[in-house]
Amino acid sequence: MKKTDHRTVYRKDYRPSSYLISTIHLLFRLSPEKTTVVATTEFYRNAAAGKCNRLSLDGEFLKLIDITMDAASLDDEMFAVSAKDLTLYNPPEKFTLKVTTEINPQSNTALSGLYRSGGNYCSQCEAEGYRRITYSLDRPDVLASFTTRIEADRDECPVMLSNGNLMEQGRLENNRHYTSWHDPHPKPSYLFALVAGDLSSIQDHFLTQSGKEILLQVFVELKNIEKCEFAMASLKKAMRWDEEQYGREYDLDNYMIVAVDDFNMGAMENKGLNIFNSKYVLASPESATDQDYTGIEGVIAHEYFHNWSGNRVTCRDWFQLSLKEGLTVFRDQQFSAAMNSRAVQRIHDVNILRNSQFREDAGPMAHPVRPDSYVEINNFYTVTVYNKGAEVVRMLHTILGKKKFRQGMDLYFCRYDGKAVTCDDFVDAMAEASGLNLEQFKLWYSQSGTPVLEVTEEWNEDKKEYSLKITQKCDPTPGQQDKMPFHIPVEIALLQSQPEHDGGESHLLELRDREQEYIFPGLREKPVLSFLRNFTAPVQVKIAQSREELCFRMAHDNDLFNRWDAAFQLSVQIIRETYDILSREEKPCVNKRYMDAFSICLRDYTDAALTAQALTLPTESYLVQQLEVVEPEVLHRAVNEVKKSLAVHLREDFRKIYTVCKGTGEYSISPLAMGRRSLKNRCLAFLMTPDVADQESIRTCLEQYQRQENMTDVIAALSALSHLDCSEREDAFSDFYNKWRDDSLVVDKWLSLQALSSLPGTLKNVRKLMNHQSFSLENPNKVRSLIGSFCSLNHARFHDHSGDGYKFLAEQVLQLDRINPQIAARLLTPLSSYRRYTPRLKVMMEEELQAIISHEGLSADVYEIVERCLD
Ligand code: B3K
Ligand code: ZN
Repeated sequence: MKKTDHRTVYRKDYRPSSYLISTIHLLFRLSPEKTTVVATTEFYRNAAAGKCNRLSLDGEFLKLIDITMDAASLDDEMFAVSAKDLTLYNPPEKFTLKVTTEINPQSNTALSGLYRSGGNYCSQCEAEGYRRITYSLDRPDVLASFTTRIEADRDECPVMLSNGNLMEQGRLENNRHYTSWHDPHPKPSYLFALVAGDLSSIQDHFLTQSGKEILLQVFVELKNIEKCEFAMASLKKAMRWDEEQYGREYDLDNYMIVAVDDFNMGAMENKGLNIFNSKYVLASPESATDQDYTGIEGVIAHEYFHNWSGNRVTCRDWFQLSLKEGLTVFRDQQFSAAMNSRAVQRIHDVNILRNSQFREDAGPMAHPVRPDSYVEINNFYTVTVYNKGAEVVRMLHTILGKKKFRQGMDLYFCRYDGKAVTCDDFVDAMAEASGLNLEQFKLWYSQSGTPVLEVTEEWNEDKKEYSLKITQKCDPTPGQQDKMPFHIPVEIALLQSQPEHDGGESHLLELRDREQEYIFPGLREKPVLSFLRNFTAPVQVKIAQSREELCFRMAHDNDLFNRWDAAFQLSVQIIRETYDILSREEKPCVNKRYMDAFSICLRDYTDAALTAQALTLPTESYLVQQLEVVEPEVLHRAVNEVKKSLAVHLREDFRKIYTVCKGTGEYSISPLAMGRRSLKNRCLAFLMTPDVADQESIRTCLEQYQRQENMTDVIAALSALSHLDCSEREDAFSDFYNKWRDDSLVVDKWLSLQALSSLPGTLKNVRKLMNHQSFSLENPNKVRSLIGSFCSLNHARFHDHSGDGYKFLAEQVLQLDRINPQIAARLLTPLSSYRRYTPRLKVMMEEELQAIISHEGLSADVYEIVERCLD
């Protein structure tokens, strides 16, 4: 492998900064290609750190224009500038540094630092974007109070925003004007934000629990002004919820949200000035799906909750990222569960974990929730740090119980307010508040990999005694050969044949050893085990539950998550069986009992949302993890066989429920109405299964498309059509584009549905769409919708035996790496599990990875991922 100059950063090397900063005054003179930044920073020596005769300030892609220290210019031997930093030699104990730099927002396609989106200026500083604006100590444990003055052309930038309160504004010469902002809360540089441009806003107010009135504003382009109400309503709900559930009140006089079209992720929690990907702000019934609405509600809440879990209490270093992200995801999951359906939310959380996080944990990118090293920190904004991190907090909640957990949170917020701390600090606060010993629990932060629980049951008919033996194992992961046993909370119940009348109450087991046994005497009959209720721990479970038991739990488990999980497990079993049959080149025949269980489940549609979930088959990316050697083509056929059997066998049921759910009145986005739509559209998807869809189903689908009642139904119809090779499909897609060509977020859906089509010509079409006028490699949403959807979510087509999918991905990664390395690196995920695939495919994937890494001038982002994959 080639040597590169990409440096690895280790957690063990953390040292406090030798200098700290009290205040930063920034002056921006905005101009698209030549923005001047004057930063006046007050530095002082950190008494807690060792003496040091040089101070290195982070800075990249900056043109240094001028530098003075305490108003005097610096001699050449007093400082040095490199591509990554500016070093000051023998700086005094305390000094004011004034640095003038020039940057080019217009050419910033990496979307990190200050850049332009849709003609407006916006910033993204987490994790290390601030150093692309000016020289500074760009690390989360250096907190400063910021004052920001922005100057720009009045026509180009009527609106100019930064963190905190507006202190001053006024006119300047040459049709320019300025605003000046002060944020009274000291914050790390990653929370700095600037927005300027031609924006319109809606506003509202929120009265906090202590009676303070907060001004709330959502800024968007004028053409989108009608699409902000839902985001505003979500913000108010989140603010109320955080007060009620955590006693957390907002701490500035205003809260601003800005939507931009070009954004590397979902949103950013900058203090008092959140910047959002417009996907998570804009919504109207005509243009947004139910999924969009829940996404907006969840992300708005997530960023708001960061104000306490992230901003008031922040991370000491980037290895502690889960301190804020895991905790905040847990909080947004709790919020969404309270706003919608608890069980459906939990299923959603667990699906992300099983489909993506377990796969990450089983591959070359596996890392602990608190990583030990990185080359590019942006590669560690992962499902492990975020979603497994949230599960770790959830386990604490389960172990401590609601009341003690809240006491622990109160202690944490109070003790660390205004500080930059570690994951250990968080757990210690929980331990102190609860009086529990959580030392073993901390292994969840340091050990990577998904533990596997093997469960064996025994029933003693004479003694009427039931026993449970549980062993835990965790496979080796990169750099971690042997693991210590985890502290795992497992909620179980022993269901009796009439669970409504007896049995069914939960017990919490706390596993701490490699092997543990539990005995339950005095039962009337052999129970059916409901294990890991509500998914109390991020583990895989191996348990030999019979088809009868799974069917019984599908109908009767009184833990709704587990009721769904029984259906999920049963589907996994059946698809696996079909896969094995097809691998032997025999004729598949789907189990009748399975289909009957589904039919029973379908007829009990009182909780439509939950029924819809139970009717959703496991994804191919999840199933891949269950197989020793993956033949994607066979896997795809196996899933299709099962789908087809259900479609044919239950056709009349699907038709009936479709009709029942359809006729339920006015459009609304209540959880109930969304649930009905999801069940209806699940039925439609089954009715439209390729090879078995009949004319009547196609007619139903086309009618639903043509009615254009709401985007959820339109997309469901279009998605169902996308897999059929017929002229109606072509017509619908071109009709859809013509209607929505001016709405970029809707065009994203159009791109993504085409990329997800299971038709054989999909890659060809994707390549064609890359040249479409609506596509752009510079817009992350477009890249994710087209390239990301195809490579990550269209398993069968991406893994086509020709290897063309792999070639396509490698080409795109290399092209994108020159434009936006963060986005390029993210695209690589589907190649990272290449070792699981059948040798022929594995070799082709490996070749593409080799081709990428042998390229000159790769970014640290792409280099790190490919190198880990090939290691
Ligand atoms: N904290 C940001 C993510 C920043 C990603 C930098 N590569 C959004 C969030 O988690 O809320
Ligand atoms: Zn976050």
